[in-house]
Amino acid sequence: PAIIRRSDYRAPLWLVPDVALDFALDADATQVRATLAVTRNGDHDQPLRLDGEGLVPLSITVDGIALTPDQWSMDGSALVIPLSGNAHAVETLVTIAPAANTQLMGLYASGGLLCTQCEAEGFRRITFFPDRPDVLSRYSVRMTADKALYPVLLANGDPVASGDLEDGRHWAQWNDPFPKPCYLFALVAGDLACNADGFTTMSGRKVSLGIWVKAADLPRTAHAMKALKDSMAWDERVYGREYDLAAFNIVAVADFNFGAMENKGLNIFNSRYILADPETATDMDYDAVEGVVAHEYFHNWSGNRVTCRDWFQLSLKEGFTVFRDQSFSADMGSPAVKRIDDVRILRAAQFQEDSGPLAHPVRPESYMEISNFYTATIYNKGAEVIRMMHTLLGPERFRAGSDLYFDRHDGQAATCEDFVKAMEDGGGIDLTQFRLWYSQAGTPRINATLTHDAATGEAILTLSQAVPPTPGQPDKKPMAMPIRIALFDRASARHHGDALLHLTQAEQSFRFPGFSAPPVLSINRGFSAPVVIDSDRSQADLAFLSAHDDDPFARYEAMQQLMVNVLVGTVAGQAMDDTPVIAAIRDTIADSKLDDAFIAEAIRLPSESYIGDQMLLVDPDAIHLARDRLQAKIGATLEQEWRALHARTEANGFSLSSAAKGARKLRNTALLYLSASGAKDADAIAFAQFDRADNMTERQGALAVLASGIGDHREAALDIFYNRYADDALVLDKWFQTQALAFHPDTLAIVDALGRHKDFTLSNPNRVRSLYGAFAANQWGFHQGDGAGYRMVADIVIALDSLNPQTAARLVPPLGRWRRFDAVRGGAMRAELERILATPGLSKDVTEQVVKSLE
Ligand code: B3K
Ligand code: ZN
Repeated sequence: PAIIRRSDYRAPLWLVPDVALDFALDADATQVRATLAVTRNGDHDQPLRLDGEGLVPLSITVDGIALTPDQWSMDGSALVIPLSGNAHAVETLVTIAPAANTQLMGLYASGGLLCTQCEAEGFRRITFFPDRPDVLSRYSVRMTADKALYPVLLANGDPVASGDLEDGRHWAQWNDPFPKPCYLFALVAGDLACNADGFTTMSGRKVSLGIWVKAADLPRTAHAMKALKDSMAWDERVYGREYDLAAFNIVAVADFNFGAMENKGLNIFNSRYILADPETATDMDYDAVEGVVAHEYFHNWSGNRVTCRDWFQLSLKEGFTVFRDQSFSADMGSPAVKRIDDVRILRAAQFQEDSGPLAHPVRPESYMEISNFYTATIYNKGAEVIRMMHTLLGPERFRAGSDLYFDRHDGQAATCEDFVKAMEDGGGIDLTQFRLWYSQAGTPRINATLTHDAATGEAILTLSQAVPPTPGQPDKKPMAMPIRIALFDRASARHHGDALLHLTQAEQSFRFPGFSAPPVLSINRGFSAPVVIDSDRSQADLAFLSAHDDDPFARYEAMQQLMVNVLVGTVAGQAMDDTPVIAAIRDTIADSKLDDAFIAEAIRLPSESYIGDQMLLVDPDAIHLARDRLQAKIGATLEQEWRALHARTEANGFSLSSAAKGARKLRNTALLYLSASGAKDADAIAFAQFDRADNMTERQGALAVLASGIGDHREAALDIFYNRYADDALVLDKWFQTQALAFHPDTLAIVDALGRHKDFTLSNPNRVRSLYGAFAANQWGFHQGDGAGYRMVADIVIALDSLNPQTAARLVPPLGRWRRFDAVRGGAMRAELERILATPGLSKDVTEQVVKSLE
């Protein structure tokens, strides 16, 4: 496949200020008539070139006159029309088949609905158009459809008119006054019920809000509606951004390639990020609904009003919008726990990506298939880059920068450089060196050494940095980053305030006067920079920080590092002293100043894959064994504490307050350790929690514990759960996922059997991710010594590729990590990649991921 390069960017040759679309909707054959007002952009004599994918032009007219076959041509799948003047009206007619669209890109059918997904390049599967984000058009959309099958007709913008037709059909017209790129186009037709509400903006305009779902799901939309209104108010308060249309609609669909989509005025969501009630959604699900609703809403400014010039700038909207949704969720709940969660995700997904064959900069230089670049690097590292600017500038100057950015670029397709420039000009800062965060891939490693000069009473912190080589980037320059630190006096367990260090050189020393004795270093507080810190802090220092650090992230981090050191040492065959870990956990759960949610985060053992990430060669079996043993020891040593905690956190009635959510989190953690303790009654306690729970958080927490065990209640609990929720796709996903993630010796065989279960289907991306996506993330299960896990995932990649290449491609990266495993495993992983690559007719999506993984 062809490689698209950032350096090849050229402004569009033709613009389309206005477009009128007319859809005669039908699941099997939808007619699309598109009328494009096109204007020549600049002085050139190039023909009009309209992207298309799988489209056949049934008729083409220019200024109302039908073209003869010699007046147009196809170049591959694109339609080419030579035009004489500088402005013309070009009309095309095509027929598409939504029900046959298994890729879920363009116009497709999902559970009786017709809906669209256009980002990044799906619009070209609907009609011929210059499918690039820097062509902005005003849209007017007319739809006709069978009224019985599709009583509700929605599109972007505001509803203009509607009416009935003969033959049981009806029509509706929607206009969107804001020029937008075609990736933000959307329509939905179907039998939907509406949770209708309203919001009055800061300037007093009334906006009607609608969340559209299947009628039976209506009771599960209240949380999403609250999240939407909270987001609208937050964006006014924190960024001064007001909503701009009279209507804002959200539709939930069951079949969706990712989380949700920010189409102008008509967001379309994977139903898992809309629907929530206590019986079916965990607290994590509730938080995810809130975060994704906010994310898509925030795109109205960071993405829609100001969009991307080209897809290399994707992080301009995604990194910024993730930062915005993270800040919103922090404000809505606990900032400390939110930061810990976000960093855990960053490390699990982005650090792994950044250290492997698919590493790429936040602003990539090239791609084969843009769908492969909706990555943790673009999203989560991109958000960290924005966060660092926020840290460097402080909230007021950051706001001045963002105001300038929105002001300057409203209605435009902008670049990452435009954003940085606005921050410089509005915030008054020089970000010259900082820009490397956009162009250099790889996670910087910072080595921190603290020494003490007794003669001068100075503590001297030396930081050195190195950015590892990544594909195409063997040599790196030193980066600029804010490192927040504090130095603790051992005796008083206090410090003299944070210092924000500006690290800019390969090696730099910072001197701090006023220490008669060597202090304890708390570093990268709040995770101020997205880097790995290597420090020579002792287990005693880490234990000190895990008891006294007043920065919640740093306190959590000290505790994790304490555990990682023991685990990595054990895997390496050293005899490690685990008493500091157990003591730290005991003290943490006894600390009455800490809230339950934080305690639960802090005492949780690092995941097997995070432990693996600390090692050059990952030994999945040794890691599993070491972690399992430590967990058992913590369980047994503190058995009475776990019993007490489990009893203490039992709720009397359900609530969604932070305290209640924190208590449930801690309750599940206590159950996990109690079960690990080997106590005879642990299985029964877990089953009782499973059985009696009045909410999904506790029920699934207990199910996860039971599913990892070999106790008597395992099968029973899984059966009960299945029978209770067999009709609820989102909960059934949990049933598949819990088994795929379990620490059970037979996970491979269990997943294999689940792949043949009557409720398993390749046509629903949520189901595929729940089973195989989860399994590939289960380090111990996936990396079975004989490579059977690799074969199973490769089989799915091959089978799924012909149906849904985007979702198939997302299963490839776990196989690409072969360099990090022993020769037998690595060889088996490579063999599966080669086998995938040898499949005839392989998609661009999967080809790119596999080729890069093998390089
Ligand atoms: N912008 C969409 C993602 C589209 C993914 C296309 N492969 C959702 C989001 O980030 O908000
Ligand atoms: Zn986004």
